[in-house]
Amino acid sequence: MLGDHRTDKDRQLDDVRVDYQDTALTTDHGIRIDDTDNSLRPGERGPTLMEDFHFREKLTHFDHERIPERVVHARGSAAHGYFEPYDDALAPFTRAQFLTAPGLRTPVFVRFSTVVGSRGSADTVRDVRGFAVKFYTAQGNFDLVGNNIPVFFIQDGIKFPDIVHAAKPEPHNEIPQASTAHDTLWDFVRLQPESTHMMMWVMSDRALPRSYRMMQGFGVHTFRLVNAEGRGTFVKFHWKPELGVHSLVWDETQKIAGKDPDFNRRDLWEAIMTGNFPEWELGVQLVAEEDEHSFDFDLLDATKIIPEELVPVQPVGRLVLDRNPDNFFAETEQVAFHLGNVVPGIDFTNDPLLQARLFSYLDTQLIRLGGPNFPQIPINRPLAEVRNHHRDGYHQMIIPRGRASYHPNSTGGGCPAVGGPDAYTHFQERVDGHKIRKRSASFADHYSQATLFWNSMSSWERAHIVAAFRFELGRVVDPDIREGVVRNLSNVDHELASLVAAGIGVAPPAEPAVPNHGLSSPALSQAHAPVRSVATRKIAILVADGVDGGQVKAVQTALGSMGALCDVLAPRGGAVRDLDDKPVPVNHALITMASVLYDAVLVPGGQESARALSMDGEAVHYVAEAFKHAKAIGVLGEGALLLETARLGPGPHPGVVTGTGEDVKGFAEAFGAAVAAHRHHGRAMDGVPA
Ligand code: HDE
Repeated sequence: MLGDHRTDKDRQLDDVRVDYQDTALTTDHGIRIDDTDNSLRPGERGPTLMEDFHFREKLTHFDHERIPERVVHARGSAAHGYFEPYDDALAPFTRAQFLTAPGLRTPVFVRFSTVVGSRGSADTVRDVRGFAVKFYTAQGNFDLVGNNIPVFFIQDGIKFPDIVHAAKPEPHNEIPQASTAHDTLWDFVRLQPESTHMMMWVMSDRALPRSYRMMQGFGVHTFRLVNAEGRGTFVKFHWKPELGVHSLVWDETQKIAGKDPDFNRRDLWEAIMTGNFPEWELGVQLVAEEDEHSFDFDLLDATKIIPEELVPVQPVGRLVLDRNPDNFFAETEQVAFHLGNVVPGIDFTNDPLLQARLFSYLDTQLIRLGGPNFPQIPINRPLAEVRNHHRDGYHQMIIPRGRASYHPNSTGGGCPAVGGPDAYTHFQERVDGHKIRKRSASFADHYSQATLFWNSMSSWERAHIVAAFRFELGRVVDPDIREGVVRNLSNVDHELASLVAAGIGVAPPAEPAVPNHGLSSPALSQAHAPVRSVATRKIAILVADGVDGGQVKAVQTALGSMGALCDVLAPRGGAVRDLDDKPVPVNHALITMASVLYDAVLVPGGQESARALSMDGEAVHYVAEAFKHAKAIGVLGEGALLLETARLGPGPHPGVVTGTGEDVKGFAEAFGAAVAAHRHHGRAMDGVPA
């Protein structure tokens, strides 16, 4: 479905979009085919003939349909959209027009992903999420290949194969899929303390996003903006989602992985299809070159954040995703991101993780996309003109004319020519030193920011982190590895390590040499993420025969007008009859749509309906599970019977909204606010001490 705004990239892609309506079946060479169901054979029971060119071509093409999946970030979903800066506030800092020309809409293609799982793995596993943005700017493509967590596991890219091998399924039996809850990952973690800060984030709810639309994105590394005079400014990039930053809970994610492994993919697709275009605000943290050394960490160390309280995030512009791809393979699978795709006005720093990525992305595309001409694949093609002396290679799609394929030349009039006002010029930096394999001493502190993260968490976030460590380490077989991780965690916070130890059969660790510094950064807590609206939240309305149909309609209308998406669920599909014997259409039978697939549940009145639901194990489990997952629950009139049957304990419970049925509008407002608040963790049902 096309969005409101057709971009130049849309128009460029039109050249290769193909519609098949009212067309005839042909071979790859345009020959029309009279039969594609029976191979050519001598006699009806004879062998297939070599000369059946259609059969051979069809099978051969099929045999070669697969390309290697990405070695990491294999599972992904993508969408088209645009970016526009709010104003020219960055003009003093960068030459990049797409960041500084107010109102200029730059087409983008954004791919979200998990990291560890293979291409067919579930969406909701505990993992970092990729957030890769390709800007098709007039000055060439700029790729901001980030994650939803602002730091990384390692400081030097030479360690990337090690961390990825440790996190991936173990090599002898390829178990477990898309999970870090196994010995090799935690063995690496305990031996490589620089991963501690990142592991704190991965054990937090950040690794369980409710939706790609509700997660932050980070460029992670410190980059450089460069202005027309060649002056550099350090920059960290941030994406903040318009819908707030929200997560699922762990038990829920595991169930969704079975009930709907495409949960996040479906969510993004449906939101865009229904015109609920997701939006993020781009923000930057700027640090002057002369302030490079004024922090107690190194700006070049990707295991560190710049706390927002030290350097605020300045809003720069907005990103809107408004069109789903036409074809998953052609676009989402073939898109090739590369950190080295920068435009004039954006440059790198000497971050050793960043430097390694500059090599790896191009290298990986060569094998994955089958040769050096992958930039000509439509989704990768820039809008800016491409003219150079690169020639030949597999799948060359252009026909370069003329004799000159070298520089300098006179046979082609010296063209393509170098230089010009729009040419990329590298930031000039003096670098000298001995050739050594050594990290700077300024990279040595692996714990202060892990502690900062822990200190900044609310009590429920801490409880979730402890539970996550207990789950992951509980799956680790080797007791030495468990113990080693606990010892390491003690350097973050002694209480955290003791709580984890208590859950996994490890003795409490000794007090650390350096006690908790007591500092915090409130911006790190999801508890402080602003509550937005109920828009696009999914609400299940549970009904059975005898339901109060008037109430169902009224709440549907009231919540629908706030932008919520309501589904009516009943013990059977089709329709139920209401109090007045009128049909109430049912969207789904209860057994097909578990509570974990909704943000909230609502039980309307009608005595017969409430009684029937109370006798239905699926319905009782439905509300009990929604309650356990801290979701908003609404009951009207006799609907309260279902809550009583589920034995949720004496109320009032946060996020449980009851109404008599007389003021449905007032009820819908209160319930809508409870849904918008996302979760009500005050119920403390997960049994983990906070
Ligand atoms: Fe990647 N990473 N990465 N990475 N990465 C890839 O490129 C790599 C790192 C990220 O949707 C690969 O095309 C190295 C940090 C995303 O297509 C590969 C190092 C961050 C995606 C690669 C890192 C990322 C990738 C695999 C350490 C966050 C998916 C397939 C030096 C800032 C892009 C591919 C998409 C993909 C290498 C570390 C984000 C192998 C060597 C840090 C979002 O080239």
